[in-house]
Amino acid sequence: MSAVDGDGTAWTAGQVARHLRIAESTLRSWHRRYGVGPQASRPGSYRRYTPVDVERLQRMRDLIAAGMLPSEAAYTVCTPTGQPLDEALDDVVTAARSLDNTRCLAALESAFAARGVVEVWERLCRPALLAIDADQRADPGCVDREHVLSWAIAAALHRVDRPAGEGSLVLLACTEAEQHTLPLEALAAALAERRATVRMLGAAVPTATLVHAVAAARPAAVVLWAQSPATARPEAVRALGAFPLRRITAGPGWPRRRLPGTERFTSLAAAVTALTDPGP
Ligand code: B12
Repeated sequence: MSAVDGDGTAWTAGQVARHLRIAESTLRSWHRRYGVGPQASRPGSYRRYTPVDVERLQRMRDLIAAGMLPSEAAYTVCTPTGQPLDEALDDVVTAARSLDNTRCLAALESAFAARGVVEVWERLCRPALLAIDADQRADPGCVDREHVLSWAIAAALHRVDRPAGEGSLVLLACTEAEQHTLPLEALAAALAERRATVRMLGAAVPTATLVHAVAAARPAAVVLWAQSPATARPEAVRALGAFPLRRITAGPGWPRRRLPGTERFTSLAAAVTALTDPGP
């Protein structure tokens, strides 16, 4: 079924609901609450969905399935989209392969501005990093591409609009010896985008330095990133035990079983939700 029927009219809510495999009542509630749906009802075409409406609803459904709140997903799909992300992905990977920082940064910066951090991290940054990682595994010399891409992603994330923060502080740090900062950079930008108050300590933070920063800044939550088991530092988590805060481990380096008294984040969307949810 195409998004527009053979006679040129757009779809009814029932047709869209069946196509997207969601309840018609959900579709109507998204329209009522968030304004995502048919924009103008022409006489005789009450609540008809155009192909653009259907594409937007499909993205909204996918973002919610990936862990976004419906309100955030609605906000994301209603903001101007700019260059399609699959095209931007091609651009970014090609630019990284030619060691072209400037082009890489320009494509990433406009994607973040148009789509927000969570969607661009998931659909552009992660696939680009994995593509360049594959190049590097095939030819270790290609690690230069990884450096170019990493620099551009970090620079673009630093340029994401950061309105003044509200509420309690979240502190982000990589464990001692950990140089993989990008997922935490993405988390910092995504939280800031949502007006959370966030501070980033960056790469390779010695445990004593972390404890000093926590004593000085008194955050409500600390997120510690470890990319590999070699850099996971359970002792850093234990060293924060004396402070009244949420201790959160994130990254594939931590053991599967949660350390006592800690939380564990496994995706950017889940981390953003857990740190910004106002609770009951
Ligand atoms: C970019 C990169 C670098 C950059 C980092 C730049 C920076 N500022 O971050 C540089 C070039 C510095 C680098 C250095 C090294 N790297 Co490196 N690097 C990578 C690469 C390509 C991407 C890392 C990344 O950001 N991943 C995030 C996303 C892209 O990964 P993902 O699998 O989709 O994400 C998973 C989770 O992280 C989670 N997730 C994703 N995003 C988020 C966000 C949040 C907030 C949360 C909670 C979860 C979450 O969901 C996914 C499912 O589990 C990876 C390849 C890879 N597959 O990750 C190698 C990789 C991590 N590096 C690796 C290695 C070996 C190194 C070096 C030791 C190389 C060397 N010999 O010097 C050094 C280590 C330095 C150190 N001591 O830390 C190995 C690690 C192997 C291991 N498990 O031990 C990898 C896996 C490459 C490989 N194929 O072997 N690296």
